[in-house]
This record gives sequence, C-alpha cells and structure tokens, in this order.
Amino acid sequence: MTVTITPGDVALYQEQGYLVVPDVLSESELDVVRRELAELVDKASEVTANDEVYDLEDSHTRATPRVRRIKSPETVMPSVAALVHHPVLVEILTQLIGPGVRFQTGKLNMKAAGDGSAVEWHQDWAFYPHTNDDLLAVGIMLDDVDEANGPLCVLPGSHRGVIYDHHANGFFCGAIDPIESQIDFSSTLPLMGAAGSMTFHHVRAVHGSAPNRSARSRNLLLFQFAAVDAFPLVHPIDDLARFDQMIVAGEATIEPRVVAVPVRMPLPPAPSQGSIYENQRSMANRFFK
Ligand SMILES: O=C(O)CCC(=O)C(=O)O
Repeated sequence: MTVTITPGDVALYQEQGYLVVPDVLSESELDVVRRELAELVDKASEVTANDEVYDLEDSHTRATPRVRRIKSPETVMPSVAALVHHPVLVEILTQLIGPGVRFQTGKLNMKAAGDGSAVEWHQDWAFYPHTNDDLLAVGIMLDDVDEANGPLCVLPGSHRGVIYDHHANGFFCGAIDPIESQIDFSSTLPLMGAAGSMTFHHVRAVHGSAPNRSARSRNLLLFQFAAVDAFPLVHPIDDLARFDQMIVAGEATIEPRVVAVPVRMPLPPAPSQGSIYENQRSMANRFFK
C-alpha cells in the first residue's frame, strides 16, 4: 500500500509547522541504508578528527568509534542518494512545498546508545535564510524513535513567529539562548514513530533534541528541501547547472520569489565550524545538560 497524506495533514503542517508520516519505508529499504551506514561507522576507526564525511563525538577513539553525524550522506551512500528521489517522499513534498521542489543537502545524525549528543534549540532558517521560507527538513527514522532515545522535538506554531537570535558574544552560535528567549519549552512535542516513518518540519520551526541516554541508538537521516524559487541569501548561487540538477519536482527558474520574511544573517560566523554541534559549542546557556 502506498503511503499518502491527507488535506488534514497538510493543514497541520501549515498551522503547526510539523508533520509525522508513519511507515513510509519498508524494512528492506531500511536494511540497505543501515548496512551502508554500518560500513561507514566501521571505517571511522581510521579517523581521529572531524573531516568531510565524519563529525565525531568527543568520546570517539579509534578503538571505540563514536560518530555523531555522517555529513552529506547522499554523496557517500548510494541508498541515501536514491532516497532523495523516493516517489512517496517527493509526492508529500509537492503537497507541503508546492509543485517545484529542490533537494539541498543531507546529514545523518546518529545518537549512539548511552551518550548520543543533544542538538540545542534552533531554527534552521537562522543558518540558511532564503528569498522565501518555503523550505523544510525531512527526518527519516532509521530506528524506532520514542521519548527515551532523543526524539527530534518541535515547538508547534513557532514557524509563524519571530526568528530568535542565534548569536553569543557577538558571533553566530547556531542555538537559541533558552533563558534570554523566554520560550516555554514545556509546549514542545516529540516527533516519534517506528523505523521507516518520516518527520517534516518547517525551516522556521523551533526544534532540538535531548541526548540519548537509552540503550538504543537513534539514527535519523535528515534532508533539506526548498521551493525551486527560494534562492539562498548566505551562499549565493554561482553554479546554476549544479543548482538545477538538484530539482526533484517541477521546473527550474531564475526568478526568485521574494517574500517579506524576517532574516538575521548568521554572521559573523561561529568560532567553531564544521557542523551544528561545533557551532553550538560557543552558546552561553545550554538547555540540554
Ligand atoms: O538530530 C536531531 O535530533 C536534530 C537535528 C537538527 O535539528 C539539525 O541537525 O539541524
């Protein structure tokens, strides 16, 4: 049976800024991804520092590899490259974003059992503002996700609110200060489901996730998608052919749709570069201890 979403799902996404679609991928589709991931994690025993592929937990050693993130997994895992064009996913995206959709990039956030890192509260828009905000992130659950293993949590409705400051000491830090912002985090919701389920969150939705203290891993494959007429403000496009090769639905355009959306540039850049985990090192007050 093919998974579809309903008009009610689209309305929930538009009003609340998130959606969970259960059981999109089959066990056999998941197995291929998990196998390729296991091979990559084994190879992490050859590295001692973050590089183009690996973002490592502080506890990583060559004897006990601890990978926090596979960067751009679509470039090193053929199964992930194929998932970018998964027909059910693309169909859902056209309903949430519109007929023209571009893939931007991927990441595979691993939260190993026992000590998988937290991601502090943030809005993706603070990292990559565009000419309009028809952008979202998809989370593909490679493991069952529940309250215990560090689910991605969202603040419902926050995609229609302000863009919080993501700076500390005058530099971008990729995180919202939980004290200064005065956000009521008791209203946040965990996005949970069985392996193969997908989450969708709007680029302006406040979200984050706690460390994984459970005995089960929480591996989440994340893809960013944008409307074809959303052009980035931070790294302007200089290779149009490459930009347009990333389109998964609809037609290319060189006419950006420009909408009056709040923007605060992620400048000056964070002192620690390489990933959100590195950027967030310089935040003043952590929420997740
Ligand atoms: O892995 C997570 O739970 C959160 C991911 C996220 O928000 C990010 O990497 O930007």
